[in-house]
Amino acid sequence: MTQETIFERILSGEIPCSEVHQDELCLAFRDIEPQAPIHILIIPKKPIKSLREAHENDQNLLGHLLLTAAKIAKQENLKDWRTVINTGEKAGQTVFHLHLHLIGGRSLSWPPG
Ligand code: DGP
Repeated sequence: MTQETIFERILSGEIPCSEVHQDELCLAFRDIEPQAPIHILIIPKKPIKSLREAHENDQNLLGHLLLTAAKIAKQENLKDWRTVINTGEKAGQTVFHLHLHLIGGRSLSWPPG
C-alpha cells in the first residue's frame, strides 16, 4: 500500500488549506511556503505520484490542470506567471502527489536553480 501524502490529507479535509478553486477533477490552494506573492498549487484529485506516473488516459486531466492554472492566474490578476511541475527528488519534488505550481506577482529569473 502506498503511503498517504499530505496532499491526500488536504483533499480529504483532514488538513485545512487556503482553497482558491475546486472542481470534479482538481483542487487548488495557496502554497504554505510561498516563493512569490502568488504561489498556488493545483493538484488532481486522482492520486498520481508524479508526471512520470501519468498515463495516456490522463491526457484530459493534465490539460485540465494547465487550463485551470491559466484561469486562476487571470482571477488573481496576473499578466505574467510561471507554471512548474517538479518531477523527482533531484528536480525538487518533495510531495509525491502530482502538483502544478502557479507562481507570479514578481519578476522571475531564468534559469531556475
Ligand atoms: P514540490 O517541492 O514541487 O514537491 O512542492 C511541494 C509544495 O507543497 C511546497 O512548495 C510546499 C507545499 N506544501 C507542503 N506541505 C503543505 C501543506 O501542508 N499545505 C500547503 N498549503 N502547502 C504545502
